[in-house]
Amino acid sequence: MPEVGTHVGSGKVRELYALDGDRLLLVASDRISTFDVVLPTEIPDKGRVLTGLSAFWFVRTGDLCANHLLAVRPDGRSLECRRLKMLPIECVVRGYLAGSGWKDYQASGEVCGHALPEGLRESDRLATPIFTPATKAETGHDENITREQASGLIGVERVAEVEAASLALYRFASDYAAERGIIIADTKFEFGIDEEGRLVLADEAFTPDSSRFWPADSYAPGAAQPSFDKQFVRDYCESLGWDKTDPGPELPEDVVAGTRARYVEAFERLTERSFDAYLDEPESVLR
Ligand code: PZK
Repeated sequence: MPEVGTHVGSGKVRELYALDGDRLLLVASDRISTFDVVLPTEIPDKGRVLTGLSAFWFVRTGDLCANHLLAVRPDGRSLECRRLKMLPIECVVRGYLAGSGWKDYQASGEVCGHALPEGLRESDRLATPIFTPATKAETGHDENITREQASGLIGVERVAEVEAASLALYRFASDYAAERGIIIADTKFEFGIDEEGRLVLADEAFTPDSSRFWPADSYAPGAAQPSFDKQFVRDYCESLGWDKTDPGPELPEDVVAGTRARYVEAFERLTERSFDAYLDEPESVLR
């Protein structure tokens, strides 16, 4: 029996276990959330797709920033990670104007203290990606903060360091994904500090749960863009007139199958490997 350790935390769709004093196990379930509600129906292999993608990006960005990845488990859905002291902010990079960035821009013309030009439309590409930190809300929604507020939490020098790392990671991955037909509109990182005081990328990296993935071939600013992975689920939920409070609806099998296929498609386009090969040998994604 593989060691799973003692449970130390839960995300909406992931679990965290302590393996020993310096290692954690991050396990991705097949649960899916939409409109902030976890649905009663799972998407088979979703957790494996996200785990494989995250591991793929950790390996390919290791020269830009150190990360917490130690190993991928044979189940394909668990990552062994270095235990860090986590920084108390979410590090978001936005290359496009969507979500709370679009909301804040409409209200004030700014996002996290970045003054943006007038006349931008929803989903427009920004001339240059911006670092837009947020607080980590225990319950409810993360709140966007300015770099001054972030500095109050982690210090001016650490803000400069996480901003530079976040922008470098986003530029690399968004350029890579764009060449493969996927727009990474924005992404969220969590960083920690190791025993030597070095900055280390933690959590998940450039998965569709931590980022907005849009299909490049249908990109059309001026409105919200379809989600690469969750659009069938959203469209189905909208068709029901569900009020978006818990519990969410069960998903029919065609929506499950279509959604699973989109996750697998994202994996295969980005990694240039077959998902079946990943299932056979998850460690292959590290090479
Ligand atoms: C850590 N989270 C959030 C994510 C959950 C909870 N390498 C690390 N070292 C120390 N702590 C964390 C990590 C990471 N990653 C991450 N909370 C603590 C989280 C996923 C599932 F249940």
